[in-house]
Amino acid sequence: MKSTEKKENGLVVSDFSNESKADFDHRMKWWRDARLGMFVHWGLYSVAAGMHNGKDVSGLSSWIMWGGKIPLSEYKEYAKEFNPIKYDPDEWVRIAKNAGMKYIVITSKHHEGFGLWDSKVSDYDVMDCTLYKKDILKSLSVACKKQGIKFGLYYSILDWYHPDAQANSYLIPKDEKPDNKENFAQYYEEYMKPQLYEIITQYDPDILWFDGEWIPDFTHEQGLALYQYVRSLKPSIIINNRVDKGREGMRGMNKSDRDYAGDFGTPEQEILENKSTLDWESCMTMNDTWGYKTKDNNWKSAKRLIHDLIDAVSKGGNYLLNVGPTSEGIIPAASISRLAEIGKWLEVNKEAIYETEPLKEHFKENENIRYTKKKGNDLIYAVLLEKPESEVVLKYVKPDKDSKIVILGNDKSLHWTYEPHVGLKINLPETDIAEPGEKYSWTFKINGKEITK
Ligand code: FHN
Repeated sequence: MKSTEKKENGLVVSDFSNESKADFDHRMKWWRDARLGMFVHWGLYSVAAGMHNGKDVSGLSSWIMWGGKIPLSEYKEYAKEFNPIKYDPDEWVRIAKNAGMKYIVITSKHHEGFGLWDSKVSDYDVMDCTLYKKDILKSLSVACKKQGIKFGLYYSILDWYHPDAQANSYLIPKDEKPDNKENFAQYYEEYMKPQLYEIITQYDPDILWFDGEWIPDFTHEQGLALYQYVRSLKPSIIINNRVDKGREGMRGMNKSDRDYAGDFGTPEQEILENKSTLDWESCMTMNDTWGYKTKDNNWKSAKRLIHDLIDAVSKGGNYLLNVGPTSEGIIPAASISRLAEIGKWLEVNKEAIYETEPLKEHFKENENIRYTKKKGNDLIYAVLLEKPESEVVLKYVKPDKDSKIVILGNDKSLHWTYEPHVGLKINLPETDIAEPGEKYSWTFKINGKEITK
C-alpha cells in the first residue's frame, strides 16, 4: 500500500488531497456541462406534509419533527403510513429529462434518520418499518441509468434517530447537552460510514450530497476523512462541500481560513452575486419548502425559475431545483407544469446553457442581460430576460466581421452594426418572433469576442 493509504474494514482508503487540476477537471466535466439537476426531498416528513395531530406546523416540512417538537416514539408512527404505491421511478426520470435536467439527487436519509433503502445497520428504513418494503434508491438508480441521466444521493450527517447522535437533537436544551463527541464518533464510524458504504456500493451514485454538517459533534477532521472514505469507495464520485465544516451559512461557499474538503460550494435558496473561481451549485425550492407540504402553494413562476437558471449559469454555477413528492410517490402537478415549461424553454435555448462557461469579465450587461459562452469556441450568448425594444445595444461583445446574429428559435439573420464607442447595435425584426407559449427570454447568438478592460 502507498504511504498515503490505510486499510479500514478491508477498504483501502486513499488520500485524494493531491489530485491534479487535470484530474479534477476531468472528474468535474460532466457535472459542469450539465448545469441543471433535480433535487428530491422524500421521507416520513412527506406523510406529515406540514401538519401534525391536525395542526399546521410552521417552518420547513422536512423539519416537522423539530418544528413540532415531536418525540421519536410518536414520529416513527409515520412510517406505518409511508406506502408510495404510486411511485414510478421511470416517470420521475422522464419528468426530469423532459425538463432538461441532467442529474437527480434524492434524499437517501434526511435529518429524521429514516432510510429509503434496506440498511443492514438500521431497522429505521423503508424495508423494516413500512408496508411498502421496496428498495426506493435501487429503482431510481436503475431508472436513471436506463434513461441516461446521472444519479446522486443526499445524506444527512445530522440524525434525529440514532441514540449516539442525539446530543444534536432539539429535545435537549443547549446548556444541558452532554459532551457527546465520543458517542458521535461511534455513530460516525459504526453507523454513518457503513450506511455510506451500502448506498455507494449498492446504488453507484455519481454525486454524494452531504448535509447537516453544521452540528457541533461533527469535526473538520472527520470531514476530511469522510471525503477520502467516499472517494475511496468510488474515486470518480463528486462530493459537495457539506462533507466538511467549511460552508459559510446559506451562501454556501467555503470559509478561507483553511483548506476544506468538497468539490463544489452549495448556496441554498440563493444565487451567488458574482462568479466564483470555484465550482458551485445553487439548490432552490419551487415553493417555500423542500419536502411536500399540503398547504404550501407559494409557487414561483416558471419565468422566475428560468431566470434563476440563466443567472446561475451566467456566473458559472449549476442549478439544483427541488421537488417534494407526496407520501404516495406523486410529484405535485404545480412542480410538473413548471418543469415542463423549463424543458420547452431549454429545447430552444439549451445551447446557451449546457457546456457553457461565464465570460471572463462580464456575466451581465445590466439587470436585464446575462452572458454565457460556449466552451472552446467564440460563440457568445446574450440572454435578454425582458422583451427588448426595436434595437439592443451590447457594450461587452465585438462580433467577428461576418458574424450572423440570430435570436435562438428563429434563423432570421439580424441587421447589426459595431462601433467601438457605441458597441454592438442589433436591430430587431419588425414582426415579433413567433414562439409557442410565453416567451421567457430573447437569446442572441453571436460569433465574437468579449470586450475586456
Ligand atoms: O435542513 C436541510 C433542509 O431540510 C434541506 O435539506 C436543505 C437542502 O439543502 N438543507 C438543509 C438546510 O440548509
